[in-house]
Amino acid sequence: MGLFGKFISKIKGTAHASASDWDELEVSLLEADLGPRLAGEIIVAAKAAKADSADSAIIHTLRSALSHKPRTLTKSETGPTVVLVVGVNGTGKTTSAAKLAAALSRQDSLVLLAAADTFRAAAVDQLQTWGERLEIDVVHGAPNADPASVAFDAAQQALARSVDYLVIDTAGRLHNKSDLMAELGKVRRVIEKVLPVQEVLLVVDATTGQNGLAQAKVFAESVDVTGLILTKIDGSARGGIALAIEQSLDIPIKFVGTGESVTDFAPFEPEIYIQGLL
Ligand SMILES: Nc1nc2c(ncn2[C@@H]2O[C@H](COP(=O)(O)OP(=O)(O)O)[C@@H](O)[C@H]2O)c(=O)[nH]1
Ligand SMILES: [Mg+2]
Repeated sequence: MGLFGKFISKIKGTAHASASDWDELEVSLLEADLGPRLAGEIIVAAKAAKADSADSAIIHTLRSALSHKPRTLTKSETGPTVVLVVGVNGTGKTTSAAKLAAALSRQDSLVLLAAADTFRAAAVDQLQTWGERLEIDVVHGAPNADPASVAFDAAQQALARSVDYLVIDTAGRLHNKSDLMAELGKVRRVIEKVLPVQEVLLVVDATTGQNGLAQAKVFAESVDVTGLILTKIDGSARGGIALAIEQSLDIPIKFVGTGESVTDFAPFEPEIYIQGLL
């Protein structure tokens, strides 16, 4: 997206960037969803640096905002690795669960999907359609079944069938509804009667900007979020939200969604991302 390219060339060309140049940069950083804290830090670093080293000062500041936690999936040493996919409505949970399952399956892992979004019949159908297309089995329950019971059943099947991964799709929930957030805790506790949960991946839609950060904060307080899937970065010129979230919460982005098809999904590569911003 070349967020910094224009700015760097501007401060390189002049001995001193003017006050209005700095203001313009700050606005463009905020528009890119880097958030006020990181935007401020970048301005301070760029002002302190000589014009010819402004880009390395900016790169250094961007790098230091990133989490140092591992970005690969934590794998269970003993049995199936359980991945719970959570987030608000429409962020791309079901699509991302299917994409992740497909990616794991391509790496020769045996994968089971579970449709624990039982609020809407269409959500179960959607995951089943993906399952058929990808030739991955999908565990589901009766209409309006308790999501925890579907998750429990899925965990038992994962164990009995000795799969490598169980990827569980859940219903979208508003981060400000405490009963729905508590339900996620219940889903997790019930699964853990059968198998430990290695990963709770929060799906955040990059196009929602700072609201994505607000969602991530509340989810992280209610459930132990181990990583993020940042979706729709294809449709967003404001990809700075990735850095804002990592800086405020120290939760690593593990995967990014780059489109609607199953292969539009990749591990998050911070260096490539930073180069993209520059
Ligand atoms: N462009 C784009 N669209 C996506 C991406 N991920 C999901 N979507 C679309 O977003 C919409 C909602 O996705 P869905 O998985 O049903 O969201 P859920 O409600 O969180 O389960 C669908 O139309 C998806 O095709 C992505 O990375 N890029
Ligand atoms: Mg869904």
